[in-house]
Amino acid sequence: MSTGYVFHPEYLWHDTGTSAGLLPAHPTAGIQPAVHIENPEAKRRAHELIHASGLLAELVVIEPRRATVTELLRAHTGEHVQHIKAQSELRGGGDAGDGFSPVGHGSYDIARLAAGGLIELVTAVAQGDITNGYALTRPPGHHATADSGMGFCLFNSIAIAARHAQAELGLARIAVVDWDAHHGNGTQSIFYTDPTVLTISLHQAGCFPPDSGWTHENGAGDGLGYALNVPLPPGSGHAAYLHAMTEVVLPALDRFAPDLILLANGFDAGVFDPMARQMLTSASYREMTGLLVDAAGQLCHGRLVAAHEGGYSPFYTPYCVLAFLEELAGTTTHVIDPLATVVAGYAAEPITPQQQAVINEATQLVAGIRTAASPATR
Ligand code: 3YP
Ligand code: ZN
Repeated sequence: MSTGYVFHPEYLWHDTGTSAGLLPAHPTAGIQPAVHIENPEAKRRAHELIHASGLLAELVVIEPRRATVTELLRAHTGEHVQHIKAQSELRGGGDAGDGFSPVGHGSYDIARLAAGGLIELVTAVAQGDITNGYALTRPPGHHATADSGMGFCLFNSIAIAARHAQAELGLARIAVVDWDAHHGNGTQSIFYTDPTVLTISLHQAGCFPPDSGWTHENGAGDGLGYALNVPLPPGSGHAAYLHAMTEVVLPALDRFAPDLILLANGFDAGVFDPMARQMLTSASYREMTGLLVDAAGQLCHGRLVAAHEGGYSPFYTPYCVLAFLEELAGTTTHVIDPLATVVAGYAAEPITPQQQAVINEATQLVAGIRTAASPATR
């Protein structure tokens, strides 16, 4: 049993510019240059905590490579790939499609290194070199659709890795769990009519994209039933997320019987995150991860591969990442979340009727997943 880890210093060179939080700086319109919220800091500190805690020494370090154009084209249109390449060649960079997704000079290659890192992890898991793994990548991917970047995302690394696993590694049924605070709309849209890829997104209702990720978005055509959403109200925390995991995610995975579980691993549902209003703590991430590790153990030889998505608190995200990765690797370090006592009160709320109602709606939809042949007979 071993855990793979992908990181590369180039991930920190993805340049989101002098944007003011979300918006490109525009001094004459009154938008003063500052830092973009998706800057390297939270991820750099997470990586360095993984190192400083001693956890890195227990992981199998896997070198990323750049995803090839052929690999990108499994999830994206040629026009989109060309657009990112062209924007990336501009000296000052550009945007991936929606005005919220800066493409720095050279970011085409960095985004390919992010997707390729996930491909390498999935490959190592499929070959049995490692049991599970985590790619601490930038830029993120889960909003990117087949033909556009969106919400800080250029290429959809999870979708690219899922298609690679199916095309090259003999893994037929892939489940994508997305617990980023925002809806995994890009991944959902790419697989919306595909019953071989189950997408499940837990997120803050209506946060981003606005008006996306409702329970009635349930897949279409052959894929009907294979997109699940749990749009939790703002303010949801430990109790609601754990409940959603045990009432929706785990039963859905059970019915689907995946060969591989991919995790869109956003930490922006954390209690100190500026980009959403959810209240998870490092203990929540540890517990949620434990549930997924157990499910992967029961359903698919432990095959669980996570890609980093959001998570924007430089001072808190790293402790959530560490808790996640310790649990993934089945170990602990000497580093105890130093904010645990501060957040203990925040996270102690019981589940509310509004949260329960959304979870109940999603629970009803689990029956729409047709159960695959049991793992033993496949
Ligand atoms: C993108 C533009 C406004 C909200 C923002 C969300 C980015 C994110 O963390 N997505 O998972
Ligand atoms: Zn997010």
